[in-house]
Amino acid sequence: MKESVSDTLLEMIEKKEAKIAVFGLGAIGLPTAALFASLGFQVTGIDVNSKIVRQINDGKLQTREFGLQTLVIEMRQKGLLSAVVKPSEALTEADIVIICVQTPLDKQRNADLSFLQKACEGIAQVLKRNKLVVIQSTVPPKTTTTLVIPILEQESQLKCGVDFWLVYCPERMAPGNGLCDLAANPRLIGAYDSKSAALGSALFKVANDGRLMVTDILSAEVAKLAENTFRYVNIAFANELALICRQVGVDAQEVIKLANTHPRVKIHQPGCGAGGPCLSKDTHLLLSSAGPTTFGASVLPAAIKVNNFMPVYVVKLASEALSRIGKRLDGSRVAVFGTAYKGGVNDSRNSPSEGIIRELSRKKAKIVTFDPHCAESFGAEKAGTEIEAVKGADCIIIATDHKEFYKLDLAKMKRVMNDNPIIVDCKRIINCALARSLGFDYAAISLSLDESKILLSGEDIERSAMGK
Ligand code: SAJ
Repeated sequence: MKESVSDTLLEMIEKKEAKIAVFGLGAIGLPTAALFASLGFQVTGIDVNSKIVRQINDGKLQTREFGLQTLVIEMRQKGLLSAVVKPSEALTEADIVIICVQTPLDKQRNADLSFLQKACEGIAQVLKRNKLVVIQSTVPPKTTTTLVIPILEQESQLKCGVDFWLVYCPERMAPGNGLCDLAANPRLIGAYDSKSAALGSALFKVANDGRLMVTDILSAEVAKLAENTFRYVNIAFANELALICRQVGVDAQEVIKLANTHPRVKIHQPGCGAGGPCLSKDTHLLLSSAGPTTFGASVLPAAIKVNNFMPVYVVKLASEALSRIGKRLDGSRVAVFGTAYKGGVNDSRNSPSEGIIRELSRKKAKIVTFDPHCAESFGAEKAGTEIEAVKGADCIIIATDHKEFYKLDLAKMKRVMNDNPIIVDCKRIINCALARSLGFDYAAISLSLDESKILLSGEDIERSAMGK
């Protein structure tokens, strides 16, 4: 019986003879391109940013992704990976096109799908029969069937499921760990039809040791948003729990540690908010994907409110500590440690530090920022070292859990700060007892108001009970 075109493509995937084009070489696209090249596929990356394309081709990539720079150089040397700005040639030759373009929110907080639209238009112009289109970008529900497929079909005069196949496979990559996550995490294969499912599964089976869950496109689109919304709401719960514990008089970190010993409980960590390019955006996309929920109430707006309140709460803690020494934020010098949205990244998108700095400047504080990873200062003065940042400062707010902040020399910093220095620790990075023994007024979101209990955590009590 004559092989169907999809059987040919399936064989080419299984033999790694299929040529792959990856559209978008950012945090998702470049690890994706490098990983498939490392498996033996011929991969061409496409990006409108000629600087990134040049860095990749010249082996001078600037990246924090673990192992990526080495792998890109190696794949370039093996001739398995190249990058271009103009998509047409790469797309014409490719058997598989993987779309990894950004889908940020616009000023009206709607998904900006212009990058996705442009990518689809570019692909459609050269789309031929017997190709697989893979979408890895996070999209609002129904985008694949109401925007992507119509563009691909209209511009190419081809039919999805007949002439080409399509799957929606959202990423689950933590920044910095992209290659490992791509190769190990379970993946959703949202398939247009059974042939698309077979082709998409074959492709990711080659690349991924994790489980592949085949489903329909819409379920995969909503599941991706649900995953990140779950984390966002869980972070909001952790933040509200911290505020409750503070009032009740217990250490929230201790409570969370205890509660998480339940085999089916996983409470996240309190902090100064939920930043980054994904969690708040995906929560918003999920919330706006349906009309008002039938019963009128909704957890999601409340979670957004809690997480957005946290930067204000952090500044309130600083203000309370300053008032304990007869000072006000107005005129006090506050050093904000960390402008990246989380530890170990240089990305400041939706960073809670921006909210903290905005609130501090509203209260007329003098602000200086210090971040060893991120150049952003949100308009505030920027220090090059922690000592420079705290010179003449009244208060330090530790907003980001960079690993460097676990090793701050508090004694040295205290010597250059004003009398009665304050630390507001958003992520419980600093040892409370040590800070206080050095003369700092130490405050933290998850610290109880009844601080006498704080110094004796569960472990301290156990240790003291055993006379250690
Ligand atoms: N945060 C808390 N408490 C927690 C965990 C996080 O306050 O217990 C805060 C962080 O400080 C940060 C924010 O939440 O401000 C988000 O951090 P995150 O690690 O939860 O998530 P992201 O934004 O780094 O999610 C990334 C996304 N992928 C990329 O940006 C490439 C997302 O799509 C992935 O699903 C996610 O990693 C992942 O899979 O880990």
